[in-house]
Amino acid sequence: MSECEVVQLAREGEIAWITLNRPNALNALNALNAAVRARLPAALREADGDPEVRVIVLRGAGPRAFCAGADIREFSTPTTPIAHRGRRANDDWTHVFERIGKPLVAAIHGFCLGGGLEIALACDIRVATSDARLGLPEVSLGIIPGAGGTQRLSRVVGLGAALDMILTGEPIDAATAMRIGLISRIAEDGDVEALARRVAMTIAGRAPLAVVAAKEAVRKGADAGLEAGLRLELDLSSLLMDSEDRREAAAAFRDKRRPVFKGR
Ligand code: CO8
Repeated sequence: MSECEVVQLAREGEIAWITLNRPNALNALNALNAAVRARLPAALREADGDPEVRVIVLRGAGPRAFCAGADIREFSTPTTPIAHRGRRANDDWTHVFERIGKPLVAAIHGFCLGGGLEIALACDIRVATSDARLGLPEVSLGIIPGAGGTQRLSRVVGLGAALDMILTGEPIDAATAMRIGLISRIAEDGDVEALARRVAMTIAGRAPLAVVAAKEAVRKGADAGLEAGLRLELDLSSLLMDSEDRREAAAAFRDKRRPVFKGR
């Protein structure tokens, strides 16, 4: 993978690291650049399809930001509603995350704004440095969050906190994000990559089929209603009943050793 790619993918053992790499512009995303729009979904799919990878972590390059959102400098280029809709229909920025089976962790430092927060919201777990600033400032730019933010934020933090953030456009700090459930851990020592790695390694040490099934049950069930969600949970837990990993976990417990999972 080329060093100058705006979206980089690298594997470290069982973790795939996807890096938003445009630090001079706080990793702002060139929304109009087709190569960039295609690269993030492609990297996600590649990591999800790699049998060695158990967890995917997204991070931002440079010291100042996870991602400051879409590239505002491009906003002055006129576009028609039809051109915008057509362009968005042809890339799956907002949908691709829903099709990733493996756990996604967002390692957030510094600014995490607009499209940057929308990317983080599409992840399963968000961890951040204590100096992180998270927000959806779109209404101050004459637009609304359009990469999933109006839908995913309320699903994570509830309608009240989501509407406060979206209608005021004001960013919040990490302590507030923690309080409302937008992030689940803070890297008190400032090393969010180490924290994300610890979380990822913990997940990678669990039974792989169970992790993927648990993610599917929680995510799909959340939007399906309780009845359908409970049915999905029953189906997925039934599928795991005769897995090798389940037998291995029981044998390891009996033998007082760590289980060796094979994802079978
Ligand atoms: N777009 C383009 N360039 C940016 C962006 C951005 N979003 N954010 C920062 N930069 C650039 C600055 O222009 C500056 O570049 P240069 O040094 O060449 O002048 C460099 O990054 C450093 O930024 P600042 O000098 O502004 O640093 P400050 O510490 O003074 O301020 C802020 C940091 C507060 C983050 C400030 O840069 C800022 O407010 N940025 C804009 C944040 C924002 O409003 N983001 C939301 C954009 S809207 C959006 O994301 C809609 C999502 C659409 C879907 C996504 C599809 C891709």
